[in-house]
Amino acid sequence: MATPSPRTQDSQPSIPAGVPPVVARWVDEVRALTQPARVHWCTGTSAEHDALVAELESRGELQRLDAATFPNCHLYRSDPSDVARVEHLTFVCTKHRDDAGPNNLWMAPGEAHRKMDDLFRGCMKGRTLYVVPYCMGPIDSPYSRCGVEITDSAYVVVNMGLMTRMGTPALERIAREGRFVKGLHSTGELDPNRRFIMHFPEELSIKSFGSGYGGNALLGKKCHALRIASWQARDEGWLAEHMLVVGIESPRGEKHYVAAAFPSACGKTNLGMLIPPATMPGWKVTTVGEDIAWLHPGPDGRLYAINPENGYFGVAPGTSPKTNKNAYDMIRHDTLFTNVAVTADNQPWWEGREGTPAIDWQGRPYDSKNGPAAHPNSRFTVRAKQNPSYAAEADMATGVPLSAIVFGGRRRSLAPLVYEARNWRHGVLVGSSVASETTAAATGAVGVLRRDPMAMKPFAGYNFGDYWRHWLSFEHRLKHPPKVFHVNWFRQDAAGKFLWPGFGDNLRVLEWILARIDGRAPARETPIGYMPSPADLRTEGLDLAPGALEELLRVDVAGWRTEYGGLREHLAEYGDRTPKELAIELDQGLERLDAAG
Ligand code: GTP
Ligand code: SPV
Ligand code: MN
Repeated sequence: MATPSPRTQDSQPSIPAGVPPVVARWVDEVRALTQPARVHWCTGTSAEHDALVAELESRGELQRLDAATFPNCHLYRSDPSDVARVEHLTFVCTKHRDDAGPNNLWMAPGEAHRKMDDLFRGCMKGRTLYVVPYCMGPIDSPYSRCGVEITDSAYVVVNMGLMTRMGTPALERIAREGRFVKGLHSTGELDPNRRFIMHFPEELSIKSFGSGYGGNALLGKKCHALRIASWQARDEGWLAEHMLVVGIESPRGEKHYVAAAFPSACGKTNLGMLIPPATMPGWKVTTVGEDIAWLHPGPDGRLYAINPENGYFGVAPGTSPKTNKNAYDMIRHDTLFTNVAVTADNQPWWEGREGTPAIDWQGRPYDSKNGPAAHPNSRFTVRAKQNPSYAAEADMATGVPLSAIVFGGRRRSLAPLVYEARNWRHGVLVGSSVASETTAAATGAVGVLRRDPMAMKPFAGYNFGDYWRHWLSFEHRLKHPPKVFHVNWFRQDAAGKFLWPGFGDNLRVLEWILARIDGRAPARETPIGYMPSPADLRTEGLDLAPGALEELLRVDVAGWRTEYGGLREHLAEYGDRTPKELAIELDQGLERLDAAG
């Protein structure tokens, strides 16, 4: 097909050559509804990227950062009311309410469409409508899926260009396949009272209005690659998950791929880019993905993962040469920062970084009375290939075979440093039991413990009961299922200090996990699963408080009994949809706890 050239059309455009008719028709409908001044078909070239950045700069929406220390980097300040995902305004609109489940807010599709179309009517007057074709996953992978986002935000286009395989190749794939996810987005007036993120999984479509931020507006990410994709995955026999994927090679040359699901701002990017501690020379860690994984049974009976994304939208605070030197180096050039502070010499700044903030994330002179200098959910957007530990396998059409799946949460108490599920079925219970303290990634209170099964509470596009059933079905779909583990890097002592150093030292835990996979590591059987004894973890060079490791590896039997009671209530909220197998697993766990005293 002919390659459409970059072009911006006036309000009565002809569609560029080569655009599939299904896309052209939909763009026409949206143009009639939203009445933009111009239509811009994105091709994904670097010239297009540079032109959009220049335009945003000239309008004062992007600020160029110090060119000597942060070449080609920019700062974007979003509206102070628009700095995180809005779970309370995010809906799954299925014909039957039960299909969305108690885990989602629900609205009838007809009502949701009416509500959204009223908001979209005329909303792009005087603005440019951008058509953004994208491919989630390697462009030649059978596991990849395409979408088109229509947006009136050039900032969104720039982000989508960094985060996805965006432009002409994606449009060509859509022309071949004829199927794509339709995402319609407008920043509207950024009025929190006129802000909704609606998903129509049965129609493979998304409508998002009133926010320009991250997961609300970059529709390829949480809206498509998790909410819509999880629905498709259930129908088609695969899984769309909130997981990093990492390749780990031991000094002996054994290599394993591990996927890990942690809730938002609970350490996926950091584990995905881990740098081995000095006491573990010869270990190599490479990043396949750091936020989302699509998992498919492969021809050999193993579970294969692709990273549908092509860039990272990572948490800035806490990123330093000590915690994550890979990330620190990665974002020194060609990076878009959102809601960070700046220093007097115009470098980006966030809590945990060296230097002193001069201007806070809202553009005011920094004053500690106003809270942190950088917003706690300030982020960087960067191409994945800038990651020094980027795995070449991330571009492989087949994906990588998983040896382990790790679940985790941010819990100051109870959940030990690591434990291993007894088998796949028990592993599904362990995943469904994930609970974590809320973070700044979503609006609302921070630090409140909540249930977040498989780290998918905000992202599963259908009823959790059905979702757990689907997870259980992989016992039969896979001849060699990955082993399942649970970790917690966030245990605290009475003074609120972390008991475990985390970051690079998490490889010590992964070493035990890998040795379990290879059948080499000792473990003790506990009521919650298999665990290492303190002596089973490499502690050379670790600076732990006396008794900390024992505490990190202790099973608090009474605490777990209460925990399982809460889990039973949680599973019961999904009524008949909750698979019986989970209740049976839970009962067996309680029996083991009773036997332990
Ligand atoms: P999303 O992009 O929101 O999905 O987050 P994420 O899961 O990728 O979290 P990320 O790796 O960005 O970490 C979030 C915050 O937790 C950052 O401030 C990190 O510095 C901090 N963090 C990450 N790993 C660890 C760890 O092992 N220990 C401790 N104490 N903090 C960590
Ligand atoms: C998350 O909140 O889990 C993120 C950031 O990864 S956002 O893209 O805003 O969803
Ligand atoms: Mn995430």
